[in-house]
Amino acid sequence: MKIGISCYATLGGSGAVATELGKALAARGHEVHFIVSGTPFRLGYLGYFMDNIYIHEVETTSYPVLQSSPYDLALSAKMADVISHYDLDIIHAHYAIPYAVCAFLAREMLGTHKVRIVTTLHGTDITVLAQDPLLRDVIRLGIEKSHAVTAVSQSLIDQTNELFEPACPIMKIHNFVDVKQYRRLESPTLKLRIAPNNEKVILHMSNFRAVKRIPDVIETFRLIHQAMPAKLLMVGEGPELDAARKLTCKMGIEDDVLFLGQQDEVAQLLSLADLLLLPSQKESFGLVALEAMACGVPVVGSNAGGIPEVVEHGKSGYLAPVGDTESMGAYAVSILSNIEKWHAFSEAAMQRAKLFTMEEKVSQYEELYKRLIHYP
Ligand code: GMT
Repeated sequence: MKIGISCYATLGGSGAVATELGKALAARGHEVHFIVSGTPFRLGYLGYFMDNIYIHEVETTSYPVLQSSPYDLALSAKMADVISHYDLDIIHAHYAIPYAVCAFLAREMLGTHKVRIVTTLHGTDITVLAQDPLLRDVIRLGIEKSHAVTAVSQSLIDQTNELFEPACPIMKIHNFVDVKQYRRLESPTLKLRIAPNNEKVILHMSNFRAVKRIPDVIETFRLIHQAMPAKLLMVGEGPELDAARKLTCKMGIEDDVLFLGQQDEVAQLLSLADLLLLPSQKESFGLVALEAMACGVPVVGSNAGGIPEVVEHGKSGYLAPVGDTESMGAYAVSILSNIEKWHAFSEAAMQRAKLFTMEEKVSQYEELYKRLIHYP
């Protein structure tokens, strides 16, 4: 098949999933065309050249009369160009806006073309953007004009159904992890540098947006720190970063919190951790939790959105209501202070991650594409 993929190329779970999907489809022999604003970050990990992966960068025009560069229109035009030039069978949009809407516009531009639009909902479009009534109708258009819509969790399907009552059922395809790449990679020297006195290593990784509840990460860590020697690794960047630094100083724990910024060697970094904290307000899936679990790291977090579909409370981690940092702190201490319990949770986390294998989920997408092509 000839498959176009359009996604956020910058850091984030949706870009990671879209890119890993594209790489896996190419490895199965399909022709894959990324239509993006820049090279997707996980494509850099390929380490070799594949002649069936194409990258089409969207260029925007600026002109004094235009108030801003019309990125979405440039993206639609680029999609139309790639669909027509390479005769694509499928265009897979990761997010309703702008990608599904742009795919629809591209198809309209072409008049008639066999290309089928598949849209994957990743969360923010439904849980955040759709709360704005103006954007809601644009998102509805993206959903209704797609030939198939998938979502990354049952929780997201439920929320989408509640908001949009779509005519066609939304298909659940959970996110996935490549367990060959994401496995426990012990780095004793590195661990000794980070935790020279054998402190417990706690990790949080996100885009530091308000929905991630960074103050809850820090408060939960403070409770752990009160109970045992511990270090917190904060990985990622975003709007809440500055306030987070200030909060650690205010709490007097700044010497034990390391802000590492954006990092690439995610599996190695996750493997350093004894625990992952994910206390989000909203989280359609929580890819970072799955990746951490594949590396044998138990998760303590909130029970928001799709997190309970990934982390089994009391087995591979513990989940508490959003904002209940007291319970999160107590749960974390209970795992970290009992080595047998930690090993049991770590093993359960790795086993759980094996239920979200890349092979199975990629096959589900592949089957969906085939169905759309053969039974349009
Ligand atoms: O977590 C974010 O804010 C980034 C966002 C994205 O666009 O990558 O993540 C969303 O998609 C991921 C991949 O499907 C999910 O694992 C995240 O849970 C989801 N984020 C939210 O729902 C807040």
